Amino acid sequence: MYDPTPEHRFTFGLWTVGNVGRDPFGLPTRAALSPVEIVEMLGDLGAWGVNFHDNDLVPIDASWSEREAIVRAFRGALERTGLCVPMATTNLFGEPVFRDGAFTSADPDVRAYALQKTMRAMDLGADVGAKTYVFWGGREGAEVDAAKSPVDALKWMRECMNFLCRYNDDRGYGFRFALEAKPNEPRADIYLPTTGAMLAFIETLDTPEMVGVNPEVAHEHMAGLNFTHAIAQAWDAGKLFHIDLNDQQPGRFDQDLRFGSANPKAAFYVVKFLEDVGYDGPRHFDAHCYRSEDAAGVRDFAAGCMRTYLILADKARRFRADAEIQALLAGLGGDSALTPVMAAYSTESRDTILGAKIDRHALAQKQLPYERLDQLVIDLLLGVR
Ligand code: DIG
Ligand code: MN
Ligand code: MN
Repeated sequence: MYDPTPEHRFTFGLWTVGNVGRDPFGLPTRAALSPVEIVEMLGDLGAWGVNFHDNDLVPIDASWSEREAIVRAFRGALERTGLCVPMATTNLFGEPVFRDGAFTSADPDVRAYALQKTMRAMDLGADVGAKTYVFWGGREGAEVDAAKSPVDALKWMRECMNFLCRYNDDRGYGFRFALEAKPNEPRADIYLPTTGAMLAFIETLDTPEMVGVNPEVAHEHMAGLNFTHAIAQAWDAGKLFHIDLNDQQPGRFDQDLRFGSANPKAAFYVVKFLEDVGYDGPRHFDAHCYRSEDAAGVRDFAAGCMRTYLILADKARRFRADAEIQALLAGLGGDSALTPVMAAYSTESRDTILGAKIDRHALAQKQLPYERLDQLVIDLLLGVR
């Protein structure tokens, strides 16, 4: 019941199960895996797809013939395993040239190089069938706000995104662009730090319909926000184009933990939301295993992400079928003759609301049994109902 199959649409980036355990204070603890080895592992574990940054697959200085050989081997592994490539993205954060931003660099030649690198990466993603293109601006930020106007940064970001939307159309790739927010790290402050900020920015673009968001659990949690509320707003706006599932303890660096491993109750609400609304996109785990893990631990990590999602999806089914929970929910909110009146303004609805006799004291006495409801959720999650 909790064994993943491709129907569940679980995906991993090459960089996730391929993470070699390097961190700012330590050297790699694991051998690197080739893209082919990663695809074969993910196929064996029941994943649906694999994603990549351009240079996860093709080294930045590879020749065209080397690129072709790598893509051919990668395609072969995809064919053998049946995995697909739902999403691709560009590494605009690793190379020193991007140390002060890519699309928001004050140096126009850096911005032009970021556009060039992204167009080539879009070509590569389209080559292997990706339909979502993610933009995470890890270096788009500042340590010293005296150096750059944040308004200029937004203008440069908008210019680059508009240019790439036109490139998408020009090539007929049909990508849906998904912008990923993060509040900080590796920059002291990253521009457009939350999913909400991204949703507002999208509306300033020339073709906003082409652009949505890729919210990540850890990143909203780093900002102290409720991830389910963030994806609900994205969903409500028709902009939840992709999602990065992982976990994160409060007040720490971006831990990219195994899904549900830090806060299973918050993870339950994420899964419940996605299942309740019928989200049919990839369930992408942008996460990696602990630095202490060996090759077997990498498999445990990937299997654990998917297993926890499936367990929580089962809990969401039990929540919907639980008579006591549903009876309690039915008692909340309630009906009022004023419901339809508020739905549309008119001089009649105006006067009805203004003239309504509303007893605020009686309303303040209505029961809100949230302690009981939360305990039922805890019972459900702890397996005692
Ligand atoms: C970091 O959370 C970013 C990068 O890993 C990648 O660009 C994006 C896609 O999941 N997430
Ligand atoms: Mn992250
Ligand atoms: Mn991510």
